[in-house]
Amino acid sequence: RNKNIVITGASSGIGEQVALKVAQLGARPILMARSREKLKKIAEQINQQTEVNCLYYQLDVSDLEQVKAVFEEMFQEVGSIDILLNNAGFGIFDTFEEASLGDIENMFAVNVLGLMACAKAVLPEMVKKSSGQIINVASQAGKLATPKSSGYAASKHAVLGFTNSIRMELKKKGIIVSAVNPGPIETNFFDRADKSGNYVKSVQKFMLHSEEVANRIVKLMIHPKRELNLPWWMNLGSVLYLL
Ligand code: NJP
Repeated sequence: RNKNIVITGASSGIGEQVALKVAQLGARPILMARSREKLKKIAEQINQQTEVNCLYYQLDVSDLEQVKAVFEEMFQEVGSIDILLNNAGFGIFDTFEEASLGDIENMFAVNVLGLMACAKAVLPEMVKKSSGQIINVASQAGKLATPKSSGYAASKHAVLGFTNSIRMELKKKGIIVSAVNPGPIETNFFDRADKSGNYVKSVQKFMLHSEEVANRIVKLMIHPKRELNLPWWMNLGSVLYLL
């Protein structure tokens, strides 16, 4: 309640659902993503259905200068934030032989450097007041790699390495750092990740809905812990299918 929560990747999927849930609980979601029209619609829906004044900012997290400028503008408008949900990200599933280095570079630019840039942008204010929470969305692919996801898995391993390192640095400064490791969830993610549709077909019956995942992330905001794994057994199924 009465918290300011920045959500990157808020224009669809997990980010959108978390925004709707926190607003229902009386916290203000501050939405960020590239699709301005989608953000506008979600903010309008929240402002009509709840008491909170939802704000949104167009942002491509892979543009590091833009991240700095947009967070500065956001801080000028809202003053202080309580939580950063670092959720923007994407994957492209291919064998490493078929994968393009350009796609892998883009995944690192968004999933890793973009996420680090957003964390860096909120730190001065959180350190100053000795409180705050940073939640980085990684993946089960960041814990146990699967075939056909070398670039994506590597980028999410990087997210977990980053998260584990800054957790230790920031604990003594009063800032809580957590990771979320989802397995397959029914979102737009797979439109890009799995163009053949074969992966989705094989795991569809195990897929989580973004609403369930959002509920668990909101719980994590209220009762922080180091990692949220959703669901823990999913990765095994993926490995068996893809081998
Ligand atoms: O996917 P989707 P999810 N700058 O596609 C935004 C991880 N995950 O909710 O910019 C800023 O519905 C994009 O917005 P837009 C996954 O790796 C998922 O499932 O307008 N924003 C959209 O709002 C990711 O980290 C699964 O196109 C950028 C959002 O990101 C997180 O969960 C499994 C951006 C993506 O929403 C949310 O993904 C897993 C940029 N450059 C991990 N590029 C899963 N779904 O199965 C993208 O292990 N966005």
